Amino acid sequence: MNLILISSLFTIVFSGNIEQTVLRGIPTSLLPKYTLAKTFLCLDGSSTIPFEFVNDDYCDCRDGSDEPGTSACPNGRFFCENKGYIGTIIPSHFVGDGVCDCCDGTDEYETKIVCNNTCFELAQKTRAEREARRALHAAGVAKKLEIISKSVLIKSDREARLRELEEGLQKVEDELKGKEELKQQAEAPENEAKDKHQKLWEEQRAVREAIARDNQMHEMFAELDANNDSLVSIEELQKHTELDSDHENEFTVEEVRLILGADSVNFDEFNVTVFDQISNSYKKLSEQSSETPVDHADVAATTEAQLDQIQAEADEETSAGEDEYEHEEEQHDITTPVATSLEHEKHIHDDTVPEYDDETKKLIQLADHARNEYNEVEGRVQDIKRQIDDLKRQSDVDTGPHGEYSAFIDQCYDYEEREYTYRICMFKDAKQISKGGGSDVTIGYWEGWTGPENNKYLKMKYANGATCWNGPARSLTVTFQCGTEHKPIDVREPTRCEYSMIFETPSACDERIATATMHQEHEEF
Ligand code: MAN
Repeated sequence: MNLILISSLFTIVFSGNIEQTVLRGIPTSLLPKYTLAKTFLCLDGSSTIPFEFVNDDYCDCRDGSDEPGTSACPNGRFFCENKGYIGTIIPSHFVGDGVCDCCDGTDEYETKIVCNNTCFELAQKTRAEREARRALHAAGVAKKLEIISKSVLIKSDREARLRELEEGLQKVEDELKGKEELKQQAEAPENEAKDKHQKLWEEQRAVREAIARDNQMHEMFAELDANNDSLVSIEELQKHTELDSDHENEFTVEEVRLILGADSVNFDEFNVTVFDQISNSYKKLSEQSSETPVDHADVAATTEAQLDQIQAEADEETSAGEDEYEHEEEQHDITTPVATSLEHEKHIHDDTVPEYDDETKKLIQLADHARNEYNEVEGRVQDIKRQIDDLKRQSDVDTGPHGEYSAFIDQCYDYEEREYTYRICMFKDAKQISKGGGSDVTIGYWEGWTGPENNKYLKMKYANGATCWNGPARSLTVTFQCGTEHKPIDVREPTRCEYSMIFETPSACDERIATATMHQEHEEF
């Protein structure tokens, strides 16, 4: 009833200039408020005015609602009908300002400005843009549907593979347990044999060192005891000026006596109190001058009895494994006659552990084999675990309600900018790579989807990147828009260390836009 009344009023109004002026600039939806009556109630309800005050170029209502078609009210709003296009509302002070604001030119009805009606062209342009957008979304949606159907397959494949791997893992872990037992069984005798070998070696070395020390001492004593009275006297030792600790002055009798602890020492006293004091600095006289060298055969004869004694002691200590010991003795020539000091030195410092005996070698070989088998199976266990972790990580990623974003899994994309390459590895991290060299800067680690409540998958965020000097930790927000390929199309840093990326992808294309018909769009015009 009301609508009929409005439409008939509208017809009346448009039949004459006065009426046309009265209802100018009023949006269709508000026309019922402007019924041709005696009075007009300002739209904010603040006052009632005679109807002839509407559009009389004088502002009466506080909200400017009495002057929609003139520029009288600073806060008035003028409705451009824009037939064939979209009706728009402009501030009413644009009316009659000499600038064409409405595509139908109605805002300049009372000026001399000629406004061409551009509504048709605008409608055509907008329609073309909408059609291009629709076509883009349609192409994108086709790709998105492919991604979704692939994602369903990938998901079920992944689940099947996960089950398979988990079952396999159980079996391989059982196998590993078996291999571990075998390894332990093989390593126990191996370690025992190696320990035995090591112990023998250390004992032999200790014996060798003792013999060497003894030889050296006998040799030294024999050389010092120049008159062969089985004593080393002050005069005999005094010849060895290299033993003088202050070097500068004479090697005095007092200094020598201090070393000997007496006027002379026999071999036992020499052994207990003198040898260790002088052995490091002592030099044979023959090495210092061209005196007759010491007769080593004599030295050997003198010390032979003592060596036998040391050897006997060592034999006692190594009662276990005597066979091997004898074998080693042969190998290392421990019982050979006294060698020169130089040779003894060589023996003392010869720290190379001798080769293992055949039995130990065999045990090592068996243990190596058991270890290799264990390591091989352990490698397989680790490999399966890694695969399981990867698959679980992939299934945990939120790829959208239908898996639209599943094509992003484990994918990285680059955006080249003048100074940097920005690399985003989806659901993982984002980097800023300087083209001038230097190390990459992480600008964020995957945090989650951060679009608005009604469109959560519109944006994603990467946070907690490298901290800026005196600033925040870097972060990146990615905004998705429909495109036929997956690619970043823009990266900016609108606020220091806060980056934003626009990323095109079919996954962001919208079925509703893709299927909007031209008819629906007409209705919007
Ligand atoms: C580097 C880059 C820039 C950032 C500054 C902050 O130069 O990571 O993007 O703004 O550091 O100091």
